[in-house]
Amino acid sequence: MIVAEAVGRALAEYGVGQVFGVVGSGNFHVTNALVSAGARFTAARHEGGAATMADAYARMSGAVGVLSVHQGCGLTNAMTGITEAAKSRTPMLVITAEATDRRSNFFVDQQSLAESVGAVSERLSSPASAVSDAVRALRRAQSERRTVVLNLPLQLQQAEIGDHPGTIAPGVQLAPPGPAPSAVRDLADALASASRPVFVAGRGARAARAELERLARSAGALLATSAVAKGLFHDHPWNLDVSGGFASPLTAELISGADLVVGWGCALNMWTMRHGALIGPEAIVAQVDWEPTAIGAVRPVQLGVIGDVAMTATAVNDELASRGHTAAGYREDELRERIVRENRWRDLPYDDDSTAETIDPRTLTIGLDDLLPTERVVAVDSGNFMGYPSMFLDVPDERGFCFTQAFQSIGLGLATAIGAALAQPDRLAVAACGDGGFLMSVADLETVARIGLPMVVVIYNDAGYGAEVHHFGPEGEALDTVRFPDTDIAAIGRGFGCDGITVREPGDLKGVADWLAGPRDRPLVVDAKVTSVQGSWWLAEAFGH
Ligand SMILES: Cc1ncc(C[n+]2csc(CCOP(=O)(O)OP(=O)(O)O)c2C)c(N)n1
Repeated sequence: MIVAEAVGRALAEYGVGQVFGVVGSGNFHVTNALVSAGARFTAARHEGGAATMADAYARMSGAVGVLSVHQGCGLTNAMTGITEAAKSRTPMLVITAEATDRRSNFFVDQQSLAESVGAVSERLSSPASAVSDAVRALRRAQSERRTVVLNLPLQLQQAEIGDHPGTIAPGVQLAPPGPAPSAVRDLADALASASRPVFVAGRGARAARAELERLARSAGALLATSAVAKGLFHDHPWNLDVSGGFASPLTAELISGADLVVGWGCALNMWTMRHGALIGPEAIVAQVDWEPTAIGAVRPVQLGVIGDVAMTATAVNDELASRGHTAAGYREDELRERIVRENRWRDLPYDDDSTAETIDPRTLTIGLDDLLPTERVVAVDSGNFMGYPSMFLDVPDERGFCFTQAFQSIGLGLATAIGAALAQPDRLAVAACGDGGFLMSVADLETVARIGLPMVVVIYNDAGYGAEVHHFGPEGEALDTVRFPDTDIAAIGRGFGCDGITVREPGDLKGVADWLAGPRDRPLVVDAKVTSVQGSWWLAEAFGH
């Protein structure tokens, strides 16, 4: 057996069940070996898409995401998606062939490339150690929650190693770090003396819903999330939904009125905290994270607790219980009613900007929210439009929303929806993209159609880079570089083998209802010609106009 086959087999044996990628000569054998050992391979049409599919699959399934690419250009094509994954601390393994001969056309310094974007670089170092090197890289991705780029040097891949792949060191089970007792007491003190505490749960809190809700109840805290953890407290009566630029006016009012904000597995970054505007002048900020370097990394905090979120919440709750402390805190009856009435954007009045030719994006999204089944997973690309699907479409839980925006790249939304759909086949995947991000990544619409995903792809089509139009338009700048002629995206969808409809008014959404009532054996592309008279609320705020 050659090294490439042994590595593919071993990775499947050690748990890799789903692989995304684009196959070339350098990753052909390893990918085929993964498949023959039982892994499912999803062929993408662009490595950029494949990387984000693997990332989203990891986020929505809890498994390590796995990507397989060709040496050099295969890897460079994947770099934006790899960067997004690395910034998001997605446990992901990138299996890449590597040209080590500098004279090869495919040569680039792959180790530096990976490290420059915050990924970890690993390499098969010899035929004898190849299998254990690969398994170690996989385990590292999982236990350290890192994006690991595993280089498979071309010549080494071809080495014969017989049927004995060598010894594999046993894996180490890392127990999550518990908080120090003094830190538990400090956080309990802060909660006991707060009268308006708010919890903001981030990515690191996605597995700690029950523990956080229990503690929030003892402390009288209101519950919010960062965008990536949207859905976590779905249906909870004290849920404020997303904190930050997307927040409803009521959510913003209540968070900025807090006297204690606790970030749980959450960086409390400029988006989540609206550049600090959501932190009241007298608020104390606390942060709980199992990664010491995350504490205070993006904003000053008065209290930092190093520890696993669920373990810390439980320990602090026990501490409050041992003191006999429970408080209504921020949970005032009058607020409860306001939350019911005012918390959801879709329930708030607005002036409908629809024209004869275009539909207001809020009207469009509310119409879709009414039609689409509740068991859904929503994936959102970047752009001016992004607040509408993020906030006007309800999601059932934290696995109903996949937000690949740590790198703020446009063009990742469609691939995000593919990874999320494969991770959750029982849910209807909804990809929400701008025309710019969609056309940038359109190659993988073929993937959606080919693998028969019953996906709804909604394009907020304003024939332009709306985020730039609304950023620079009010400043009187020329906008020719960011505006385009209208594109018939429904026709493009049909060309790729999808159903395609054009929406200009609410009545046109009948096409969505008809598709939902049908066999859903082809994806649906909705080319929504949206009104673009003004920038969305979150964009106006981000750019200060
Ligand atoms: C890869 C990449 N290129 C460029 C940008 C800059 N950029 C941010 S938003 C945007 C426009 C997006 O247009 P579209 O997808 O149509 O959404 P809209 O803003 O119109 O709602 C651009 C070009 C980016 N964020 N990422």
